[in-house]
Amino acid sequence: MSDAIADAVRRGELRSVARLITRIEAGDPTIAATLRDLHAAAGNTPIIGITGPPGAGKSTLVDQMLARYRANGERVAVLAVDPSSPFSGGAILGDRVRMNRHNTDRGVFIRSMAARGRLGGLAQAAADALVVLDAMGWDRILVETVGVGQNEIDVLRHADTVLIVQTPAGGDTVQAVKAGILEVGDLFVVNKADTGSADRTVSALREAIEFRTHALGADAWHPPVPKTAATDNQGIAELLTAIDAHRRHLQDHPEQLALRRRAQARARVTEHLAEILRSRYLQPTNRSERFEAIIDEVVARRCDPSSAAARLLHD
Ligand SMILES: Nc1nc2c(ncn2[C@@H]2O[C@H](COP(=O)(O)OP(=O)(O)O)[C@@H](O)[C@H]2O)c(=O)[nH]1
Ligand SMILES: [Mg+2]
Repeated sequence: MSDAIADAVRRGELRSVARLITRIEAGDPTIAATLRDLHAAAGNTPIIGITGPPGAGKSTLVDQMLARYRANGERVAVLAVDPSSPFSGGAILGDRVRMNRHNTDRGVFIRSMAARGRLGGLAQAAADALVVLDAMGWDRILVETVGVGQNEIDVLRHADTVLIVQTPAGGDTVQAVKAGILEVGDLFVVNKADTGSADRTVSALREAIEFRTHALGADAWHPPVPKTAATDNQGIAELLTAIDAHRRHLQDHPEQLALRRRAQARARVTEHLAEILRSRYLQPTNRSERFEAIIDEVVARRCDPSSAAARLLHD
């Protein structure tokens, strides 16, 4: 028997979708069957991830991309993920206002998610929300995340094409390389090209990318570095062309797409394993006498932490 909420989601009932995502954020365990059904129906929607430092212009870019996709008749869902804030405030609220012009459009769905204390973290909640949107059959999904930390990289793992947005304002390039973001980027967008030395940033990024990709095989994707001025609606068509080129590259190299999908699945299962273990041992309400007894031994140095973990797992 199929799940009633999953059916409503697949029919495109937006209120059911909104309520389901709220339950995902809260870590509601009773939606497991719904998520199971939706997972079976998902996997066919191109997911474009967009990240970069706060203020780089991600939301402005998303807004312009939305406008173009809509002009082409595509139906698009947007998920804005803010790991820094426990509430949907600040930046995300600003994003909602900025994307207001799409508010009454039935071909657009915009939803923000914030860290609400779910055990497995926001990355996992976002991954579940992406499955929900994916199963609805949008033509594209855009997922915007703030910043360049590990949480964001975990979210981006679920995108097929990852855009890293940078600005000409110096320092950022080096920062991005440091954060390991270079490894996950498929396109490096230099936004705010209207504000000055964008070409220098483009060259610096190209150099860093070549350093990374030159050792890879002839079939490797070489990330392009498009320039945009989102507020002036400049360079957006070229950006969309580059995104489509990446999609075609993956279609032409199914082994690369398969590797990506496998890495996504591996990450998700690993996250769930970690969540099961965390809820078994780490939630105050779940701390068993057995767990505390072993902790006592570690504190007293009769058992080391690694052996303690192994004993707990094999209980
Ligand atoms: N000059 C200029 N300003 C921009 C451009 N893109 C965005 N902005 C401005 O930069 C600020 C931050 O933009 P926003 O889209 O909220 O950045 P986000 O934090 O990365 O989502 C806003 O005031 C935008 O109007 C651009 O291409 N050129
Ligand atoms: Mg934003």
